[in-house]
Parts: sequence; C-alpha cells; structure tokens
Amino acid sequence: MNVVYHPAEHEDTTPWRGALPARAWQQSDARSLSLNAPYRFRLSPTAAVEDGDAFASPDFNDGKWDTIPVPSHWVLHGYGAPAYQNINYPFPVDPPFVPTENPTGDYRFEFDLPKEWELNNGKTVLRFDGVESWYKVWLNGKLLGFSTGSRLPTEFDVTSALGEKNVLAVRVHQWSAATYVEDQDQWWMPGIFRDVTLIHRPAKSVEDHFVHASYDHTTGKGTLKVDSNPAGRVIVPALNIDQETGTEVTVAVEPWTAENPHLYTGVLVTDGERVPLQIGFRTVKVDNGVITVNGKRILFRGVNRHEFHPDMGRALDHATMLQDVLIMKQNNMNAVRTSHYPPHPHFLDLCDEYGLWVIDEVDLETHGFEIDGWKGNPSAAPQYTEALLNRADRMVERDKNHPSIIIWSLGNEAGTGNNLLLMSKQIKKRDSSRLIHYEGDRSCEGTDMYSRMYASHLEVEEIGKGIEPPLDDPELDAKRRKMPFIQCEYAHAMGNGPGGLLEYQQLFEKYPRCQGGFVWEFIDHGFEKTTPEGKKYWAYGGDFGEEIHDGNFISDGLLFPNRDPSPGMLEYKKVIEPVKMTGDASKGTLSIYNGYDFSDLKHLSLWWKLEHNGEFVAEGGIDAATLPEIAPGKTGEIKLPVIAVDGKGEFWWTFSARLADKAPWGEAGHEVAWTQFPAIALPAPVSAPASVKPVKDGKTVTVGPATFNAVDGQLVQLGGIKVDGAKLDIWRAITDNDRGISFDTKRSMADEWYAAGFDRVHHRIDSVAIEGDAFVVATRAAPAIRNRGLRTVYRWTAPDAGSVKLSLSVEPEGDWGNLLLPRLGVRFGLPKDLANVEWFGCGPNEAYADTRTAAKVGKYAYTIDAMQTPYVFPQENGSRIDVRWAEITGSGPGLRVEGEPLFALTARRWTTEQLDKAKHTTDLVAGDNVWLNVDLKLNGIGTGSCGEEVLVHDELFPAKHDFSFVLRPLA
Ligand code: IPT
Repeated sequence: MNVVYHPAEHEDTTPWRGALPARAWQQSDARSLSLNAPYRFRLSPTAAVEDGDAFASPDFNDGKWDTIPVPSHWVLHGYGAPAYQNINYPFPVDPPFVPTENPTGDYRFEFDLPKEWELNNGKTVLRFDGVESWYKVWLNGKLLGFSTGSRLPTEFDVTSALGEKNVLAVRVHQWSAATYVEDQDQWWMPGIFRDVTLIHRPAKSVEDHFVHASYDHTTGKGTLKVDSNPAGRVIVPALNIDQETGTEVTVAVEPWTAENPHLYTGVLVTDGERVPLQIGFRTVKVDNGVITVNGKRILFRGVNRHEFHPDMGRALDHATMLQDVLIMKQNNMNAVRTSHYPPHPHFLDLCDEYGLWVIDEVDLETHGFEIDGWKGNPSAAPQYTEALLNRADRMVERDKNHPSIIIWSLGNEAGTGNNLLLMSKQIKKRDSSRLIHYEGDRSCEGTDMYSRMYASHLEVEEIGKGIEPPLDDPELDAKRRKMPFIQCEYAHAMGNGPGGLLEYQQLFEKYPRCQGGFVWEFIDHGFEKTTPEGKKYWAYGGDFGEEIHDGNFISDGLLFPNRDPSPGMLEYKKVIEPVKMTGDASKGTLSIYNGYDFSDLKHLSLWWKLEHNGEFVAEGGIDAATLPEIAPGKTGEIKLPVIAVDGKGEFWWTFSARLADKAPWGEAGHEVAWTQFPAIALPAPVSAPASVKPVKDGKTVTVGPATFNAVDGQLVQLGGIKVDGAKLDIWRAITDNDRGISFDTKRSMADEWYAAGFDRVHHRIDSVAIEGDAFVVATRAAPAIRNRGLRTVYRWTAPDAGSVKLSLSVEPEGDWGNLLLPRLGVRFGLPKDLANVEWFGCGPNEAYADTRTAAKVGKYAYTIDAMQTPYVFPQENGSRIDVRWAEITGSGPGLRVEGEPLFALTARRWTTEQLDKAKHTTDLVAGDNVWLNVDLKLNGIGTGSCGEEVLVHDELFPAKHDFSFVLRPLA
C-alpha cells in the first residue's frame, strides 16, 4: 500500500501568510493599544483540536476556560512543563513533520476599542512580537493568517475585521516545521511570550523608515539620511537639521560608540505621524583585516545573552532588560551577542542608550541535524529557503535603526548551506553598513569575519599570528587569513569557572586581528523548585521529567538564575577592566594604561589604600582633575603617596579607579578597575624551629598542643579541639569543567580521576615514630587496583608549647602516566560549632589557580555558610587562595592555621564526598563536623565543560611536593 504523507498546516515550511511586510520597530504618536492582558486559555494535547476552529468564533463560550497572562509561556503557568535539550530535538528528526503529541494552546481575548480610535482614518495593525512556534490568528471570527519565527514580530492588517467590540483568537502549536530551525540550547517554552499590540496606522503615516547615520573620523562629521515611505521631514534640533527624508546632510557631530553612546533625538514627520528618532552616528568597517568603528580598532569584551528570567522564562519585562544592560556595563562588558535570536526590541533601545556593541542574530539554529551528518539540514534545503530568508529579513527590517547593532549574525550552529549564503546576500543588499557574522561555516563564505567558538588559547594565538591551519580551498583560505577574528563564544561559564580568562584576554590585547570575544553565557537558566520539605533549589534539565534531556548544561552563566553574580562574573569584570594599573613601589610610581578604544580617563578618579597585614594604615583619593591626561591606548604615570613602611609584615597598596560622577549605568564611586602591589618587598617566610619535644605517654603522643594516637599516628586533639580524620587529601568534588571532555586534548578529568580511584584513596600506615624533635608518621596513600601511590610523610614538630607544625612530604611512585591530581592538601574534621572563618590572604571570593585575577590580598571574615558558592549543580567551590593565616572559631575553642608561607583554604559543613554526590543545593546537609582543607594547591579549573582543559602552568602534577603549616589552638 502506498501511503502519502500530507504535512499538516503547521508542518508546512511557509513562514507566514496574511502578514504585512516587515518594518522598523518604532514608537510614534499614532495610537496604540496594548493587548497584554489575562487571556482565556485552554490547552489541547494535539494540533487537531476536538472542536476544530470553533473557538475562533466570537460567540464561542469560553466560560469554562482558565485564564493565563499574555505575554507568558503556558508551561510556566501550570500547563505542561518546560523541557531542556541542548542539541537534540525532542522528537524524531523528519522535517517538516512533528509529533502528533503537539501541545496546542488556544487563546481568546475580548477587548473594546477605545472611543478615540479613528477607524476611518488609515488602517490598524495587530502586532505580535513573539509567539513560539506556529500560530494562527482570528479577529472577530475572521481569519487573519498564520506566522512562525518565534522571536520575530508579525503584523496583520485588521482594519476590515476590527469593530468597537472585538474577540481575538489565537491558536499556538508548540511544534511545527519551524521548530527545526529553532533548535537553540535553551528550554522549550511555547506560547505568546512577547507583547501583543494594536497599532493605528493613520493615513500617510510611516510605513517604514531607515536611518542612515555614518561618521567620518577624519573630518569629525556625520552624514544623515533618513529614508521614509511616505516621504516626510527629518528634524534634529541639536544639529539644526530640518530636511526632507531621502536627502543627505553632513554636519559636525559627536559620534556614537559603546563607550560614549551619544544619541541625537530627532523626529520623522509625515502628514500622518511623528516618529521619534534616536540617531547614533557611527561607521563600521573592516579595514586592513581589522574591525573598526569610526576609524578605530575595537575590542569586544562581550557576553552571549539569552533572554531568561526564573519566573518569566523568555517573557522578560523592561525592568529585567534594563537590569541586564546595567549588569553588563557595571561589569566592564562592552558587547553582547543576542544568542541566538533577536531579543525583545526594547533591549536594543537600551543598548543604544547605555552603549553596548551588538551582534544581532537571526532566530536560526539547526544543531540537531549534526548527529546525522547534517543530512536534511534546513540551511541547505530548498524547502526552507523562504523561511530562512524571511527570518533574516524580519530581523534586519525590525532592528535596522539601532546604532548599537554593528554586526548581523546569520544564526547559530546551523551547519552550512546555500540558504545561509542567500541570507547573507539579502542582508548585504539591504544594509551594506554593517558586517556579517556566522560561525558555522569555517570557510567564511558570506561573512566579513572569521569567527569561532571555544578555540583554544593556542589556536587563538596561531590565528593572531596568521599561521592557523589552512582551508582546503586556497582562495577562501587567502580571504579568511586576511579577516578579523572573534570568538563568538568562549570561556564556558558553567559551574565553577571559567578558568583561563586572563590568558585569553592577553591574546586579544596582543594580536590586532584577535578582537575579543563573547563569554558563554550571561545567566544560568534555572527555574525555582521546592522540595517536599519546603526547601528551594534551582531546577535544570531532567527536573521536569523530560524523556531525554541535557541536565545542568543549561546552567552555564556568569549569573546565577536570580541574577546574583557568580565568581566567574567577578573574574571576567577584572580581566576585561578597561584601565590597567601597575604599581612599582621601588620606583614610587603607578602606571596607568588606558585600554578604552575611544575614551579618555576623565570620568575616573583614583582611590588608594595602604594596609599592613590586612589592617588599615592610610587611604586617600586622587581627583579626576589632577590625573594626567591619558589617551586611549596610552600609558601615563603618577607618583605614589609617600608613607614610611618598615619591613615587618606585609604592606600592600590598593589602587582603585572609580567613576568620578554618577554615570547613566553606575553610581559615583563604582569601581571600574583596580590593582594591588606590595609597598615593600615581602618578608621571607620564617620557618619555625622545633623547641618542644614530642612526648609519648602510653597510647598517646603529644607534640606541643597536639595529641596523637601512638599506634596509627592519627591527630586526635588540638588543644581543646577534637580532631577527626586529619589526613592527606587529593580529592575534590568534580566540577562541570572537570567532567567535560576537553576540545583540545579529548580528556575528561572526571573520567580519569574516577578511573584512577582518587575518590577512594586508602592510607596505609608504614611507621609511627618519634625521631628527635619530630613525631613522624610515614604512610602510603593509594587507591586499589594500580601500583601508583603517594608516599606521604607527616612530620609533626612543636615550635612552642602552643603550636604544632606539620611538614608534609608527598612523593609519587608507580605509574602515573599523564594523570593530574585534583588537589593536594590535608583535610581536618573539626567540631561543628566552628562556624566563622577569618583569614589574611586572597579574597573575598573563591579563587583557583586560573580564576584568581579578581582576588585581592586582604583580611576577611566570613561564616562558613557564606564561604560556599551555591552552584546550581553542587561541585568543588569556595577555596580561598594564597592564605597566610586563617582562624576558625565558634562557641568553643578555635584554631589558627599559619601558612609557610601560603595555603589554599576550604571550609564546609559536608565532606567532599557528599558534595560530589549532590545533585542540587538542597542535597547538601550539614553534618557533625566542619571540614577544613588546608591545601598546597588545587588543579586549575579550565573551561573543559565546553572548551579546553586547564592550561599547563595551572595544572597540578603528581611530582614530589613539600608543604608545611602551623596549627595553633585558640583558647
Ligand atoms: C555552543 C552553542 O552555540 C551554544 O548555544 C551553547 O550550546 C554552547 O555550545 C554550550 O553551552 S555549540 C558547542 C558544540 C560548541
């Protein structure tokens, strides 16, 4: 039997029907009516709804229906649940067909037209700013058409259907032929999730307008031409411009840049409408293989931003959009890639206003085709040509008047194919003033730059030098070799990390061709859930019962879901600081490098502080006005204040560059950049000589304040503190980056470490003896199965009656291959009342070998609870680096640890093993001990969850290590 498959309506790849041509996003004096409101709603399990289209009729009785807010996602309002897959489609790949189980939402909304609405003047359009993924619209029973393109607007002409009383009916299918091109790495969340608006289009109002505003840096003049249909006048009072549309004028202007986002307020006037304009003059080019704006090379300090809010999903409100822009600006970012679709248009208004370079991306991703060798990929399928061109067109038309957008991106992870080339041509034809980006086609046909994601440091360096491996096609290779380079994604901010940011930044600053990148990504997409006991946690993939899912890969942002900054955000802010200061106390100078692309430093003042062993000595300010003038790319110098310091202890200068006055995005005093350096050479560490001999008394040995079991050598008591399980520790709770398979070496630390048994090390006691001044315990720490082990000798001596020093010597034996160690240190179980930690060292936040740029030397006091970083997926966290001393105290006796000279410090209420097993923060339950780790070192963090492993210089090799510190019980 021959079966013929007929695609259903929503399985047709035609992008829309009945819609008006795309046009620029604009607000104007024309009347508009927001139709955002609670709508009547019902959900059906399939696209074929029981009573057909009956619901579209104005007389349909929806009295029994629920209501749901518009805009929103129904899965966040009790209908089904969000679902997370990264690359995979949640259904069989068989375009354009989608499953019969296709959640379908019917919406109904009754509204009255305001009395003033001029029904007889011009027309009225109904606008949807975003509906996922396929929808059909009726007004008063009249079918208007259908549309796709979830994150793109669609307008329908409703003039003939509109009355004084109206019933709007919308049917939305979650899955459609369009789903195949919307396979972005995010939650699947259907619904009418952006605004719905009724907009009056008076006769002779602006059908569309295109602002062309360029800047010539050689003359300091801008050229403005506003195209409009119909023609009208353009008025820009500040520039004395009052001229016909379609004509060009060149005048002296302040240009627009992300650093100084100068906008000129104007108005476009036709006989029917006044459209306010925000004009930014700037010229984007590729000049000599480098992206320039207004004649200058720019450096992207960027981030990838998905739209996400833990309550609203992608239905963001304006306040959240503003918050995102402010967070970016306050953390020194200057660029955003709108991954992987055009954002809500208001976000782009904010980018214009506050200043961010924008890569605006087409709503396109077909990543799930990769697994089948890209067979049937819509990017190459003629069946999808119209849909893809439609998406490119609607993005460009909607967003073309934003000065902040300097690059159009064709989409993300959509393989290669002729449709992409056609999109590129279409965009270039319409708007030659911006550059084109697409990462997925390494040949760079149809793009203006070479873009990569997660290229290793080594590869970025090769690209910087122009010695990257060639393409097969010599012509394309020659072309690409002359192109500017960006990392459209790098430094995967999943869990603890990313590591290696500093080294990336150094490459971007070194090689003109390497123009920076965009960290993946801005925010963890986590939804709040509650345990049966009422404890809240962030849910990720799999927590909603998805049949297939990608777990916590959705949790890879610089912000936690509630927009609290993660340590990664603080690190990135420091690494990309636009001002670099370096102090030299021996010369008495501070050099200041202006790393802005356009700005001078007049907006900054300096504040300084001198500290002695973490205690305040002096502070002061240096006024913006008294600082030397330092042009972008130039370095200036100031003299350090003269303050006498002696050689006892550590004296540190801290210099901080802060906003001198309130900026639109930050308060006066907001820190932009800082540096620290010692005021005098650091004192050499003094090793404490033993002065009190060990004493054996029956079953115990005492060394100063420490008591040991004489048989197994275990430390059991430190002054008044009971100690549990003090021993060498090489394990850490696996981080997301440990778990990942590194792109460069194909290694997964987690796989190697579990296989090696580093989580199940046994400690064999080889000898316990008093040797002169020392109590010496010789052990061999090793997991089962293999011959490898760590010969570990603990030498305990007492510098005085009140302290005991541990000198640890660790020596690997057996076959270690190229294994690395997770950590190397000593773990102590202490009484749980020890809840507070004070330390002098780096802080205040966690820092690891390759995530430590933002750590400042100082004295800090935290509770143990506050020292934990609540990663959505629990993992190693909270280690403080370069600690000189720490005191852990509680209601009973406390303990002081003194480094010789430095150690890394971790304190927790659960063991590493418990931390390693936890899946959500609520799995972590305080136990009967506080666990203190005094570490020589931990392996770096890297960005192996999606990228490369730890750089060699931050890896922890199993070599011979000697390490000592002093323990001093406190009364
Ligand atoms: C890359 C995707 O472009 C991005 O959307 C996100 O999924 C990221 O990975 C990982 O979080 S693609 C990857 C195969 C490099």
